[in-house]
Amino acid sequence: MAQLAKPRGKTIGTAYRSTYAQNDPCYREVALAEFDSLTTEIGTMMNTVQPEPGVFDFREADAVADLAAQHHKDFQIHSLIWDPLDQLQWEIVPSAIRAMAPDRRHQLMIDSITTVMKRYAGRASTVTVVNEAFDQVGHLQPNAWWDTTHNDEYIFDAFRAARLADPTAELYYNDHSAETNSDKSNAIYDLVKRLRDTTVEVDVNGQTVARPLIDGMGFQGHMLGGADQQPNISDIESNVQRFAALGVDVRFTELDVRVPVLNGVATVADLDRQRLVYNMMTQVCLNQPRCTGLTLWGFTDKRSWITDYPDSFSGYGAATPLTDDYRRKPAWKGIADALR
Ligand code: 9MR
Repeated sequence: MAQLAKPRGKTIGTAYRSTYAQNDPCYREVALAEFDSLTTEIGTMMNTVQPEPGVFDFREADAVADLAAQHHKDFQIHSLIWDPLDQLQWEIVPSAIRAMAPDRRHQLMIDSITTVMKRYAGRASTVTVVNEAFDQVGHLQPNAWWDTTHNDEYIFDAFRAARLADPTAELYYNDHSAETNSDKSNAIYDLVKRLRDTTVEVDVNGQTVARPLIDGMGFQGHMLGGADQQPNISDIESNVQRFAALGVDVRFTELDVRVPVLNGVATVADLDRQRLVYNMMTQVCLNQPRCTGLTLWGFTDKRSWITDYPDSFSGYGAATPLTDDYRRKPAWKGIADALR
């Protein structure tokens, strides 16, 4: 897959979890053979990288960074500042951090970003600094990070800290259900525009330069592929284009396409519809000069958050382009056909 993407000027990557490879060498081999970019699936989420205030655990993030370096792959960091209020049971923000006074929690946010960015400076090409700050109608989520400023100032503070800690990494805002024009994507557009218009002075090779706070917009791309669920591609294209016109890069950062399943099995017709969605999303990226590429949120149905959390997606599954036993589904051909 990577070999096809390269001549088109795009990278094709995948989320990666080192633990998935422990008893399954195939997971690692396929990731390395087919993708040219690896993203920490959980390694840089706060509950993994800082399970207690001030206590860092880099084992998982290091494992992904080291694997990427050994194999000359692009390495991307995901979701530094995230507090999904609809999935509080995941405890992405550890309870001891949630319990801190807001001003101390704000300082912890800055320190956490600084520590992670400095550790991977020169190694991480791209970092999604803030993830999912908005709800479905475009209001700021009243999460543990918002609670430190009660407005979007915390987002500016997070990007400023990231830029100062590593002036070379590409900094992204990332969100789901923002692919099309909507109240939500309007609100994100407004934020990205203001982040782009705000600069911070950083030191690059001994020179002080003013850099905008943001470089890119990540559209997660958790798509549906069943009958009557095909995405409105022209809507996606025009929405992505308006972000690109701000002068930022864009990327599909968590692409997967879930389809109806019965006991885990999708119909032939739905697998073909899924192929089309993967094909179209790849095409959108190819047609957009500012799209850097695609990151699949998992590449095998054996190892995907859609498979792991069946209750969240009752009746849906089989969202990746490879089967449980790593055989290519029509979806794989959908991506490859677009890249050829
Ligand atoms: O794919 C990730 C899954 O393995 C984790 O258990 C979960 C919670 O840590 O996070 C998943 O990834 C999320 C991503 O970081 C942000 N967008 C939504 C993804 C699915 O929840």
